[in-house]
Amino acid sequence: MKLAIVSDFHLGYERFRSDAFSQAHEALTKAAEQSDAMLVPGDIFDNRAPKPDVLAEGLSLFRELSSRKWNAEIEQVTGMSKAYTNAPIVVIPGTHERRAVGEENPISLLSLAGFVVDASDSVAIIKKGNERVAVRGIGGIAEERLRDYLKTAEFKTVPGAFNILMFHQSIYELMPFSKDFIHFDELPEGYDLYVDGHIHNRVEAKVHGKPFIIPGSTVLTQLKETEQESKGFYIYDTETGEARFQSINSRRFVVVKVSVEGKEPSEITSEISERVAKEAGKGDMPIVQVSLSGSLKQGFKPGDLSFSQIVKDFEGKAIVEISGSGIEEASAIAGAFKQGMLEGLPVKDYGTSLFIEKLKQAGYSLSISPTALFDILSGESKDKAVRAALDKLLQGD
Ligand SMILES: [Mn+2]
Repeated sequence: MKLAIVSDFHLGYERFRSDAFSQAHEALTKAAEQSDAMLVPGDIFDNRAPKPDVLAEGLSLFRELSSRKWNAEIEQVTGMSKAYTNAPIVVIPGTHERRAVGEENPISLLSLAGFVVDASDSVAIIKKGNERVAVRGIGGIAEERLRDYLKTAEFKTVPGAFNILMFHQSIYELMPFSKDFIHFDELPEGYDLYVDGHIHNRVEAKVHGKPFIIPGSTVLTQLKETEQESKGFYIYDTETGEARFQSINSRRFVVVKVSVEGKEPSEITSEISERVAKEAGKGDMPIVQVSLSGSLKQGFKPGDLSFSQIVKDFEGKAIVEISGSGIEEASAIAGAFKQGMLEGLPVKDYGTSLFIEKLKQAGYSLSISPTALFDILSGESKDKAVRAALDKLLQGD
């Protein structure tokens, strides 16, 4: 059976709303033409409660898709979900669509409308002639709950079928940022193919010796360096084991790195303009992200740089984003590395000392100690941290 694997459309994503819709449409249409059945591992919508017009985008895409003549059909669904269609379009909700247990999310609405089969906590069996593909879905859940879920839930493969585990989670080997992220070898064994969403660039790997595929998103949202490759989807052939990636016409995204080391603001702005012009001349309105690093020429500070004119100059030719966040701090840390200052010093201590140094320069004179302030600010979410810091400061005065 030929399976299309296409994911993370983020319909309703505000910044590139029409990209999200048109690129999803292209991916779904092309993928359907080349496959017997379709798998969508989450984040069809950008939001757990999409506005009616965004919901309508999703409904129209999947209405068109489910009314096609498919070579395969849904034979059976067991578990928490029910099948309201025979169309072999098997989906799960992602993190963006997750709601409390028992509440309807936009994916369950698509399922109720009879356009897709929601495989969360269920096994959907797709049949084509004598061939069967069984998809065990895990709807996107909080990363810290996944290990418990894997321990308590049932993972029985279907004998005689090609078994797939489909989920929407971070994987530690791909994103080593949190201990909550599971490792490849913690995934249940026994499946013939592992399909994951969530990560927006495409990945091919191996889990328990079997193929693992992330198709990546069909639209740019995170604007990470790894998202510069073209967007698209996979066609996986269960007979040959071949996984083929196919590109769609997605908006181009380029990261341009400019060093400001020892340069004056005027030199920097003309260098940026030159580099952006190279990308903007191709008529496809790319997103060009300029990332600056290094330390400025003596006597200049980041506040001396102004980029609004550059952004304006390229209006209609490129969407230009300029980040100067790498300017001073990056060079301070790089300098510290060079001098061996960070050797044996935990990064947090280094961060604290940098913070205290900056506060001193700014003439900080409040009663709460800089170290305590650092701990509060580096603690929880941004809003909570700021509130906690303000509370503490106002109390102290
Ligand atoms: Mn996503």
